[in-house]
Amino acid sequence: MTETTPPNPRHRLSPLTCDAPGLRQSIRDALVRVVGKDPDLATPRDWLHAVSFAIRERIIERRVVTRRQFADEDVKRVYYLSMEYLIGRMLEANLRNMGILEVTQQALQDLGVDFREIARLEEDAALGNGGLGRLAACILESMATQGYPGYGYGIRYEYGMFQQHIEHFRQVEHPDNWLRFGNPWEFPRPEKTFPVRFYGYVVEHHQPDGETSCNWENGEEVLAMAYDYPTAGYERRNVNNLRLWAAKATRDFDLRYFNEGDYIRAVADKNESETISMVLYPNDATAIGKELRLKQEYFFVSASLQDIIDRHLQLEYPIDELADKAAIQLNDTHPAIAVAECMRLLLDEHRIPWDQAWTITRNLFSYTNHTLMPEALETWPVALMERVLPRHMGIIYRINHEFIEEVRHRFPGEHEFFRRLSIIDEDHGRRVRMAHLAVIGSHRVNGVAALHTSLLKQTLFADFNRVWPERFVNVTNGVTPRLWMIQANPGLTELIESRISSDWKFDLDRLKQFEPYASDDATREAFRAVKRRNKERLAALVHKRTGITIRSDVMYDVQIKRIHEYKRQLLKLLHVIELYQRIRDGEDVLPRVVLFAGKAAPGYQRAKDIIAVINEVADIVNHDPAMGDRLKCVFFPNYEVSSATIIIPAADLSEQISTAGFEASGTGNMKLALNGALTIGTLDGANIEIRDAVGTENIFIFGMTADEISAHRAQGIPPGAHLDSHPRLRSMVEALRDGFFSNGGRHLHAEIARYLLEEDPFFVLADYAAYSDACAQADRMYQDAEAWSEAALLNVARMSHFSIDRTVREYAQNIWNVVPEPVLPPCPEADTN
Ligand code: GPU
Repeated sequence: MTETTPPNPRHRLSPLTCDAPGLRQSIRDALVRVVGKDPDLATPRDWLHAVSFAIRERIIERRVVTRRQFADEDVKRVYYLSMEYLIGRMLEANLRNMGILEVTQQALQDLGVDFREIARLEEDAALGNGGLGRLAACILESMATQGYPGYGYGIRYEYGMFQQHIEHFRQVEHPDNWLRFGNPWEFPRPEKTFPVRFYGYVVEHHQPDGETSCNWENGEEVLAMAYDYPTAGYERRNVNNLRLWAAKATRDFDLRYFNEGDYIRAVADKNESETISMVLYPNDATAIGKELRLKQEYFFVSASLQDIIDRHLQLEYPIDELADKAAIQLNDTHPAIAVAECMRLLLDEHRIPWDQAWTITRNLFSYTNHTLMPEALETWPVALMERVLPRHMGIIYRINHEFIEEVRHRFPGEHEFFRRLSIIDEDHGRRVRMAHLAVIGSHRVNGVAALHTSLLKQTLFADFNRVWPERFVNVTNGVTPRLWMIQANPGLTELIESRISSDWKFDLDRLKQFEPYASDDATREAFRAVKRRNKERLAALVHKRTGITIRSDVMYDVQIKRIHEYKRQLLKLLHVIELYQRIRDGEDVLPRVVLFAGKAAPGYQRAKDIIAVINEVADIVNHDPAMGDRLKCVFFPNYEVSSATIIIPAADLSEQISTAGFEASGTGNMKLALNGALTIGTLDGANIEIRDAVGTENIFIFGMTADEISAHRAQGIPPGAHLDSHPRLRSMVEALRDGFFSNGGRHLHAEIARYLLEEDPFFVLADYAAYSDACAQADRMYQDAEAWSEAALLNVARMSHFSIDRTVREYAQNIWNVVPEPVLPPCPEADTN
């Protein structure tokens, strides 16, 4: 795992010291020379920037060395293409992974600066919506940690995920101007630009050899300019690169100032071309369908592929060996246009014949699917695609033609089958199905949990599974223990460390050694003390953000994720209403804090209404003296990576209650269990694998299975019928309907009640009785502190399967065919000469 000295002098670090005095000097120097502040006048943010600039020098040096190592060693590279990276704050993560967190804290302390105080001033890099974007960030970190030559590609959005404020109980979106104070972690590469074309037309040239070649001419060009974000591996010297593209106007715009004489107009046009990378679309698991979104997708894909091919050629590899030297992963269909763009570059720019180009392309790409939900499946109107990307439309037609010919040969006469397989959907006004393009253009397609992959093969891709069964594989998601355990939960990390050797930090399989301590009284007690401190930390933050005071000696029951009907925040809210009514009825109820957090897509009215209803119910509950501190309901605003690291370690009960068959995997479920929360959940996504790992006695599973949901749907039972056998549920829904909890928004509550009674597309009422029983079961177990702690510790010890490192190794072995490079120790001091 480690060699003590770098084998090659080209891979040595320069003598930038990483001891406390050296760092102190660097930080002071950066404050004066880079930030430009007199230490006497420096604000906490100035210090944040100073320390970040001091570390920036050290991280980029390691990046330079890592790049050299890869270049010298003839490696196969992995390229991860994703529209989203939900990274969070970078300072602490970089310091920890570089192995210099403590020494930097010491250096700051010597300067009279409190690390915690300045670290929380850093804005989250929230260039993603939810699970899909966070997965991309975890995968990059793991590739760096394990020594894979991995590169991330994406968009440098000027505005990331909106900031959620709660005003009069409702979500209000504020723009996320995360670059406002500058960003010390990015390296702008103004020389690294690629032109990206839109619109125009295709001109065919007939070559003397009888072939036709195509030229895509005219149209508009924008430049994609690279910004690099070094990503450090944990306790390794390796630093990989995330390259994000920003749109810049081309020089043509400068010329237009002169030619058109309309200077103001020309500058306005220039601005418009730069809007491509302006803002992240805040939609989770829904296709967007806007021209600007298509342009964003093509913009970053084209720049990334040009860059990938450039690097390949610069390393002096022949173009026809592209797929031997690179693997490209498509994170959902958002970058699926890459299949057509790769063909275009190989055909038109590199003059490779079609068949050879197609073989390369297919071997190069693989595609991860993250949902089965029809509204998330991207399709573009043929007319739009023809206008924006005329050359690609032509290429897609030919890919489709050759594919259909191939299946026609293998499955003669099955016309309906061909129609269903076609990239072009002819039934909804001619649309390009991006998932079909991705499947046809990839050598592997994966789902993100066992159930999800099996449903993919049975439903969405059943036809393709008939054509190419070997193409579909499962790679269950994972999470990085560096952020989600070591950083988020120092107390638990220390407890584990005091019991077992620390190699679990590199290899989560070793966490199994912690298992016997679940039955050790002292360990259980220490675990409860850690939880308690984590709850106090969260309670302080809740108070600061909401003004609500919560106890730290009660069960913390959390549902933290995007707000979506299928995730069923309403199911949890009904349970809050049940507890409320029971306490009012004088019943003895286990005290608890119920905490919700999550954003709703700004255009998703139902989700926004759910937030409002949660807040209004919470307001009544929290102010009713009859509750006597036994029930508090909190909607924690602006859920983001940095708040997740505070909420997750404090949780006792993890709500994973989606309608079975709808949550592809979930990753919050893994983070919470790793931090010793017990899951209450349906047999959906990765919950099934979590149950298999932790044992059925250490998880609360309830509700209909995916198959039972399908059968239930077929029966067509009116949702309101579920009230007949459940008088309590009736009184709860009626309280909602009658506006008992409403604060002016009576209509809203009545509408939510009506929706449940008449529509309930995600079977909240049908699953309620089972859910309520499971909650009661959890409550009973919680009252036995020893039993609960044992189960919680077993959850922690049995989470090794859900390390992102295992996930990445499966991608590497089964999909990318790459091996990790040897990794060097972090080398706190410069290599000796
Ligand atoms: N997911 Br599609 C997103 O976060 N955003 C999306 O646009 C789509 C899927 C999620 C899935 O909902 C979740 O179940 C999964 O764990 C996650 O992707 C990562 O695979």
